[in-house]
Amino acid sequence: MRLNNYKLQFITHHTNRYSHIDSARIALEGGCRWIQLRIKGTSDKVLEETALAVQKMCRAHGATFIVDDNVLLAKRIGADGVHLGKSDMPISEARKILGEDIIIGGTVNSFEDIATTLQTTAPDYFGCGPYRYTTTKQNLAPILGIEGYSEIVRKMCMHHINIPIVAIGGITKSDIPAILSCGADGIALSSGILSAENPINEMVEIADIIYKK
Ligand code: TZP
Ligand code: MG
Repeated sequence: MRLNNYKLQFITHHTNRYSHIDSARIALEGGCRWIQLRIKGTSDKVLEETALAVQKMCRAHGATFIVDDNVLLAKRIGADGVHLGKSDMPISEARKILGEDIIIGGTVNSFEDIATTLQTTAPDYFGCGPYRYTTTKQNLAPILGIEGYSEIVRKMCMHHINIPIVAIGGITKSDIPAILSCGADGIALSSGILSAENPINEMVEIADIIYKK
């Protein structure tokens, strides 16, 4: 199932209040229709069980479900897609395994990364960040800020590259208008939801901003 827009992705996380499954449920109840399961350092068994549970919830909400890193898990369980970082399986190899109908996202941190990625294969979208510092991901690339995205989008236009850019990293509700105004197609976020006092409401408000745009 290809997405017809790449505007709003929720990335699962666990906190002292919520499990990964809780976090996905919150995002879905708040109206997000694109969930990435991102769990680091767990057993294959727990990962697969969690993936199946989140996938089932996504199906029930008509939401798109993608998994981080793990192409073979995505194939085995029939996920809608996979998100691949720069040190994960190359996108071209993942495409051969998953076929044309599965969403493949690729991480980039600069226009140069985009150009390098496109020398081999185009992903369906680029996850591009970080917008600002975040503790959700370790080994962060340099912060892009609005200026970084503006420059990347400008260079993409110059080179007629028309692949959706999804901004990521430390994004909160009040950042969204400026990020979309500088030409990013969408945003991905996690802590901006999970650290809110009422995370479901926060997602409702963010979905309103994004889809009214
Ligand atoms: N890649 C770059 S930043 C990030 C990932 C997966 C974490 C995004 O989560 P948050 O909590 O919205 O910063
Ligand atoms: Mg990865």
